[in-house]
Amino acid sequence: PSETVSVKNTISNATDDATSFKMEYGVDMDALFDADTVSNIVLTRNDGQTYTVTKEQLLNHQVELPFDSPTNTFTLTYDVQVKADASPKGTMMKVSGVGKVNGVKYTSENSIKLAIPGDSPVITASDKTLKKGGSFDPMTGVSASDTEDGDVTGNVTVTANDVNVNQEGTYHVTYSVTDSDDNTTTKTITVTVTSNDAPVITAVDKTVKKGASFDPMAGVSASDTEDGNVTDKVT
Ligand SMILES: [Ca+2]
Ligand SMILES: [Ca+2]
Repeated sequence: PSETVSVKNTISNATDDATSFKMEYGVDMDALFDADTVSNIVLTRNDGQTYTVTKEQLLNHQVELPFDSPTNTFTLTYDVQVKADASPKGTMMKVSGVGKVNGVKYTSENSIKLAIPGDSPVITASDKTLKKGGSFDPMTGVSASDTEDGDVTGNVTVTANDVNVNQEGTYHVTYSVTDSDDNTTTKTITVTVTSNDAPVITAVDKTVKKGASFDPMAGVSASDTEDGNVTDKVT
């Protein structure tokens, strides 16, 4: 299938020291482009002046660029469709800008890469909960795969990570991965840091009459912030 690409060219006073002159300008493009489809032509000088350019002027090298200051530059943009048989995808295609001042030729070249339509990679990463004071490696258990590229885990980067393992709270880690089609996927997980308190034993001093029986566990209990009642764990 054909696609439309945008071409952007910056044209400067590359061949003439004069402060006032006209450059004849036009474009030559790879046969893989369909020149008939050139559209949305915009020519702007860096001082804000805009100029009307037709497709015919552009393709026939009849655009006149009025340089009236040594610092003038022109920005030319236009859209052009790629021919349906312009394959394979990923092909680099060239567009040359050709200018002429006083017979001296000036050329510039743009290379355009045909986009490869493909799937975006998928990041596998799940929310995590850890106890305060524990260690946290954001890459543990994280992987990424892509339909075209296979395993792209090695390309995963951490773009944000505010986890503080020494303070209870809710944090976020953001991952990003880009495949060979230039498709980028990001994923954010939530990391919860929970409390990690020591259990508390409740037991009071006792006085027992001589000869009476004594059960050291009587009246003793233990509780824990995270585990609740842990009396049965008291020894
Ligand atoms: Ca892909
Ligand atoms: Ca605890």
